[in-house]
Amino acid sequence: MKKVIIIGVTGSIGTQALDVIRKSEDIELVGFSVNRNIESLKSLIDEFHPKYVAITDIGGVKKAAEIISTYEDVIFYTGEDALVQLASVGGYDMLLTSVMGLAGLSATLKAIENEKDIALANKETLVGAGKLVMNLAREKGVNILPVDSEHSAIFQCLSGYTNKDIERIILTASGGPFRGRKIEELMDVTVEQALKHPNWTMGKKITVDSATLMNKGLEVIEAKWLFDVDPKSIDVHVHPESIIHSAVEFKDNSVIAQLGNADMRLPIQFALNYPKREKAIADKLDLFKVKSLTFEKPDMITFKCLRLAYDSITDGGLSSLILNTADEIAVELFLQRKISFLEIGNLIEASLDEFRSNIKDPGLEDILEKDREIRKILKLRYA
Ligand code: MN3
Repeated sequence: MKKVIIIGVTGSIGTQALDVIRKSEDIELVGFSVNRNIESLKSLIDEFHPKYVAITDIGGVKKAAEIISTYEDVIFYTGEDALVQLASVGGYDMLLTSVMGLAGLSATLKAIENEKDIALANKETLVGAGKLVMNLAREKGVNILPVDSEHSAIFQCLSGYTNKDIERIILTASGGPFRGRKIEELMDVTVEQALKHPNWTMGKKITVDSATLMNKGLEVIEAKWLFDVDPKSIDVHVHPESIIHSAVEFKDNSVIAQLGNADMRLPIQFALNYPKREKAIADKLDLFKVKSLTFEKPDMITFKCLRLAYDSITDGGLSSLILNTADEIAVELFLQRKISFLEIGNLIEASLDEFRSNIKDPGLEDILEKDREIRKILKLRYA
C-alpha cells in the first residue's frame, strides 16, 4: 500500500484525487488538510479513516470543535503550523500538495526534508521557490511528480531520458476563452466571460489565469525548474483542442508527445501511482472523433502576462515570486470587479518594478517576507 497525505483535500485537485484513491486498491489516505471548508470533514473522516487531519483556518477549527472531540483516534493539528505538523508525521510515502498559494510551501519543504515524495499540484511552490525546492529534492533524492497536465506529459515523454537529451519542450496551451482576440477586443470583457474556459473545469483563479495566459507563464517557470532547462528552449504552442498535453523534442529532432482527453484525474492518477500505471479512470481518447489537431503561436503582445513570466525567469532572484503574488492579487481584484481584465497584466508589470529585490538566492524567509510585503502594500492601495 502506498500511504498518501493530501494537503488541500477539498479543492478541485484534492476532490479529484479522492476519486482516484477511491478507485485504487493500492493507495491509502493516511492524512489530509482542510482550510475553512469543513462541511465535508465528517464524511471524509468516516470514509477514509485518516490517522491525521489538519485544519488551518481558525474559523474552521471552531466550526469543527464537535468533530475534533468525537474522533478520538484521529490526531488533529490546528492553526498556522498545522500543515507543517501534518507533513512532519511518519508513516507515509507521498505528499500531494494542492493547497492554494504559498500556504503549502513550508509543509512541502518539510516533507522533502523527511524524504517523502511530492505530488505537486501547486504551482506557487516552484514559481516562488523553484531553486530552493529542487535543490533540496535533489539532495534528499526525492521525486517531485508533477500533477499539472502539461508537466505530467513532459515527465512521461522524458521517461528513460535525461534533460541533456532535450532540444526543446513544446508546452501546449488551450489559449483560453479569449484566444485570437486583440487588445481592443479585451477592454471590457467581463468576469463571467473570463470564467468560461473552453476545455477544463478548474478553480476561479486558475481559470482567469488561463484567460490572461498567466497560467501558461507560471507553467513555463515550473517547467524550467522541474526539468532544469533553459527557458529559451520552452516553446509555448497554443493548441485549442487540448489533446496533446505537451511534448518533448529531443536532440535528434524526434518528438514524443503525450495525448489524452482533458481530464485532470489522469495526471493525478499517474503521479499517485508512479512508477506503476493503473487501470483507467479517464475515458479513452478517440482520435477519429478528435479528427484534427491545430497549433498557433501565442500572442505575447496582447497577452503580456506570458511575456512577463519569461522575463521574470531571466531576472531571477525573487522576480517570479513577485510576478506570482502580484498576479494573485490582480486576479482577486478583477474577480471583485475593482480592476479590468487588461489591468491584470499592467498591475503585474508595475509590481515587478516596484517590488524588485537584489536578493539572488532567496531562502524560505526571504520568499515569505516578500510575499507578505507585496500583499500588504497592494491590498492597502486597492482597499
Ligand atoms: Mn496546466
